[in-house]
Formats: sequence, C-alpha cells, structure tokens
Amino acid sequence: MSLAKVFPPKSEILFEQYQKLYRQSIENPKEFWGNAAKEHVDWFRPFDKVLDGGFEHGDVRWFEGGKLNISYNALDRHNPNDLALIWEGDEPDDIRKLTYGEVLRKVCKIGNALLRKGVQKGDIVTIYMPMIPELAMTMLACARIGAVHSVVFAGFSAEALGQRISAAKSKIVVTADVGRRGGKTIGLKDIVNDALTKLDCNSVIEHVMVWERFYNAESSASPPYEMKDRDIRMDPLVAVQRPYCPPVHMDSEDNLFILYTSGSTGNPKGLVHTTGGYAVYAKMTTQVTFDLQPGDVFACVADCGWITGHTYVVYGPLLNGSTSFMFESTPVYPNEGRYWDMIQRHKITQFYTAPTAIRLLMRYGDEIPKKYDLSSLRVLGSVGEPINPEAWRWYYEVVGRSKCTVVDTYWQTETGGHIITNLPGITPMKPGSCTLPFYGIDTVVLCPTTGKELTEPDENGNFQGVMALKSPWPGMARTCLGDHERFLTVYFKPYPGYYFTGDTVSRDKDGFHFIIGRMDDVMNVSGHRIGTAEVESALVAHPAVAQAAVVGKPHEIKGQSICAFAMLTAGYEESPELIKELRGSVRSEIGGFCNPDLIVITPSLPMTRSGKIMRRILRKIVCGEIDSLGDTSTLADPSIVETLIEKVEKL
Ligand code: 6R9
Repeated sequence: MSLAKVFPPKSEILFEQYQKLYRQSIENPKEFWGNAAKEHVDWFRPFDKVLDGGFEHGDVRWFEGGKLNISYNALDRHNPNDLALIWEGDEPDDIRKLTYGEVLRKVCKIGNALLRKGVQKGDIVTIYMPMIPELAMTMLACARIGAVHSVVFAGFSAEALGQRISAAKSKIVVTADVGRRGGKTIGLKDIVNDALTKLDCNSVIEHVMVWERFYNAESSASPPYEMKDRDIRMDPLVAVQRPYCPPVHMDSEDNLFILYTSGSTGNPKGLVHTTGGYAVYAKMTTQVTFDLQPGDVFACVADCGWITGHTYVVYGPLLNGSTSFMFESTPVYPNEGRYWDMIQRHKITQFYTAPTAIRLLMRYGDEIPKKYDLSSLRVLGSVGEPINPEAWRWYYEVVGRSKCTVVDTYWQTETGGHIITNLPGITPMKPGSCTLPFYGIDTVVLCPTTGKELTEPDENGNFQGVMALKSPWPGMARTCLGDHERFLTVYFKPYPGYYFTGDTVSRDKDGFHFIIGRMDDVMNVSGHRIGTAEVESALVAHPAVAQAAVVGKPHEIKGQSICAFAMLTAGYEESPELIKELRGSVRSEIGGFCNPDLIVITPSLPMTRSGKIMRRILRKIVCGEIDSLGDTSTLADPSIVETLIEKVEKL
C-alpha cells in the first residue's frame, strides 16, 4: 500500500494506480485480501483460506485457520517508547500521555484482573465508560483474553443500558464512577446501579467493576457512590496484577466485539464483529484513508460508544503504531476554539469529526480557527452523515487552509470501516461526495423497485437508487447477536445477492458517489443513528401516550432533528408540563441525545384504513411542504391533515 504514502502532490499517475489496484482487488479479491492480511497483521498461525461463504446464508468467513490476537497486533509489536495515547479530558489542562509500553502493561494487568474475576474466552463484557484511556485499555484487555466487548455509549440511559446488558447476558459490567462533559459531572456508576435494578436477569450479573477517576491509593476514604456487594474497585485490583498477560490465540472468526445499533424496527441490533477480518480492515483503512506516516498524531474525536470510536480511536491507529489522540469533552468547551487549540498544542496531523460539529463551529466565524497554528494538519476527515458542500468548503479552506485533503468517509457500524472514501493525494475531491469505493469494495446502485443494477442514467446523467455492495469484505459484521435470521432479513433479503446499506445514493457520470440519506425509518441526528421506532416506544412508555409517530426534519446543524406526534390516552390533556414529562420519558428510556425538537399532541394520526401510520405525510407537514403532500385519499380520516398543519404552524 505504498500508494497512499505520497502526499502531496496530487498526481494523475497515482489516481491511475488506484484505479488499477482497485480493479485488481475486485477481479481477484482472494489474492488482494490474502496479500493485505499478510502485510497488515501478524498471525500466530497463518490462515488456510482467504474467503468462504457468502451473502445468501450470511456465512461469510475470512482468513479461516488463521490465529491472531488483535491486542498483540495493536500493542506488543510496536516500539514500547513510542506514544500510543494522548488523552485530553474535559478540562484542557487535564492531559495524559501513555507510551505503547505503558499501555501494554496496563492492558495486561486489566486482562489479568478480568481473568481473576472469572471472565472467560467468549464471555461478553459490557463497558459503560467515559472517554478516558481506561476505556480503550479495557476494550484491548477484553480482546487480549478473548472476551467479547460490548461498549454502550455513556449517553444512553439506565433503561437502554439495562436492555443491552440483558440482551448480551453479560456477567460483568465495567464502568467508571463519573464522566465529565462540558464542565458537568455525570454519575455513571449510579446509572449502572439503576440499570441493574431494572433488569429481569439481574442474577446474571456477577460483578460491576468500577474505575475511579480520582482514586487515591493512600486515601482510605470510601468512594463517593453507593458500593454494592457485587462491586469491585478496579484501580486497587489492577494495581496488584502481573504486568504480562499472554494474548489468547483467537481464531480469525472468533467474536471480537458487539455493538448495538438502531434499525427501522424493534430493539437495537447487536452487530457482531469478528477478529481477523476486522483487524485487517481497521489497520488498512486507517493507514490508507488517512495517509498515516510515522510520528503522526491521529485525532478522531468520536466517542468509543460508536463504531467510529472503535475503529478509528482504538483499533485502527494502534494497529498502525501511531499516536491516537483521545478526547473526553465537547467542541465548545470551555470555548469554541477547543478543537483548534488542541490541534495546535498537540501538533495533530489528522483530524476526524462529523459534519454536525463542523457546521456548529462554522457558525462562530472564521476568526476563531484563524487564531491558531493549524499547520501540522495534513488530512481532515468527515464521517457520520452527508457533508453539505458549504461545510466541506469551510473545513477545507478555513480549517485546512486549502492545503489539506478532506476525506469524506462513508461507512456504517455494519461495515467495520470505510467503504467509500477519497484517498489523500490520489482521488480528486468533489465537495459533498464521498467519491469512490475503497479497495475490494464492489459498489452498485440498484433500482429500488426491481432490485436490478441501474444501467441507464437519469436525465442529469446520474444513477440514483439503492446503495448496495456486491461482494463480501473483511470488515463486515457477521451476524446479529442471537438472531441470525434478523441479520439476513435486514441486510441480504431485501435485494438478493447484495448487501443492502439502507441508504440512497446518486452516482455521477465519473462514478463518484453522493449519499442522499436513509431509505428506512432511521434518523441521523448529529451523526447519531436513531430509530424512529425507539423514540416512539419511549413516548408510549409514558401512560399519557396512546400512540406516537416520529419523523426526522432537516436541521441546519444537526442534520436532522426529531419531531414527535403523540395521541393521548383518554383522560389526559395537553399541557406544557405533560410535554416536559414526555421529554423526560425519552431521556430516561433512551438518553438525552434523543430529545425531540418538537412534540405535537394530536387527536389522531394520519393512518391508512389498514392502520399504517403514514410518516411520509408527517414528514411533509413538519418540513412545511404542504403543497406536495401527495395522495391523502387513502387515509382513514383525511381531515386530520388540516388539523396537524394548523398545529405545527402555531408551534
Ligand atoms: C460510521 C457511522 C451509518 C449511517 C450510514 C449513512 C450515514 C455515515 C456518511 C454517511 C453520508 C458519509 N453516513 N457516513 N452518510 N456520508 N460520509 O456513521 O456508522 O452510526 O452505523 O451510521 O450514517 O446513512 O448508513 P453508523
């Protein structure tokens, strides 16, 4: 992969080389990925077969017969004196720097502590932690001993956490006493206590292991949260462990982690990622997409509770031996210059964030980034939602001073790593386009009705339709925890022979991709994937709500905002207090990050005669597109549309 190492200049030759290598990777995927797996990962035992299985049964296997450990690849093989992590806490002067040697020893100690408490290979350990180095190290410690981590974003409520602990049948939860964000302290251990009181299978939980942010071995003071019998203080336990823990030789297809994500219906899905393919894909995409060079300080400011944090805060940068910058706070704390200040102070070379943050910071004006020395930057990354050309330009010109590459990386929890992205110095950039597929990714645009690959462009010369992939890639998820049928139903049955992303795309005459958005009932709010069904069930959990319908509305900064319509149970009346309570219900059922911008109380909902809610009409109403409501004659009660238009206009 020496291609990506040249930056700048931009050169036609490099682009041609990309096209050639891309073609080879599609024509002969086994050779391409077999070579990549040998180049990027150290195997304890070489694999016998590159790829087996396929989409039809969802039985894809990569690098079978191979044995490896991802924590070994991420830690042991690098120079112990190099910096592995730079962490900046909520307060800008709260900084920790850890070398590869220090991280390895601590990961070993944590691994030994988990083993001591009975964690075995294959057990699922739920991690509910703030963005502190111990979070990354706990993930790596699980991987080291063959336990499967399930990180739950610390913004989720006790209810949502409990649901995920139960679904995974976790015996162990690892948490911290508190998290800090924007000057506020969040009692995470208290939330875990709360989650466990709500669990049906409470008996499954054996231990809650607690990192203490302000732990002091000298002090005999008891911790500032309620300790239960099952609780274990992590710091003193870890302190007495041996600093070496042999890495378990994992099969390539042994589970590495699960991560819950929202879908269009029902409970969140626990997507399962396995070891070998994920390691190869995380390593390679990080190196190639971000043009990693020795000595780089790579900053992805996503939270480890999401896939971006898994692949591009923890695994990708560490597999490459670079320095990963980890960030606990928000882009506007203590002021709107926080990101630029960090880039200047730590000489960050790659900076990776979401369009919502760019749009937010853009609003504060060019003067703020201009005050800082950002000359260390080479690559600026965008992820999570489409980036509008205006924000792209601001990122490129004002932050990158027209000297950096902006990589617009399109991918999903399910794909493990980037699947469509430009490559620095190689791919021409078009603002708003994630450009061309990564090596080995066979993208197709399908007709939504026939499911066939589009062959004729539309009147603008573009191919617009369903974004799908034609063949397996190593980073793909392998199943939904405990429900393989659901995995097949969601991803492989809608368009037989293809992996269905759930997104709509427009591909231009040059083959460049512009992602339009989700086709399913999934919203994208500030880069977070939220199912309309989840918010609806959080509202219905309140006794006042008989039925609810939720839609996303375009929002200048957040991408989309949540708009909810609620029909009340007999005996309840609309009031500001009730609206407040409904917001509280969403906060306690899912988490504060899902707070609806709009809650409309309605006497009924636009439904078909067969009882299906027509969200399409609600979407048009909240967007003010009342001239294009379409056919409303199939509604059981068409007059409700007028009532809703009036109500929304008044709000
Ligand atoms: C990595 C991540 C996945 C959904 C995906 C799509 C949207 C992500 C994007 C993008 C346009 C990009 N998405 N990256 N849309 N351009 N560069 O975000 O994973 O949380 O699973 O969300 O996000 O709609 O289907 P996840």
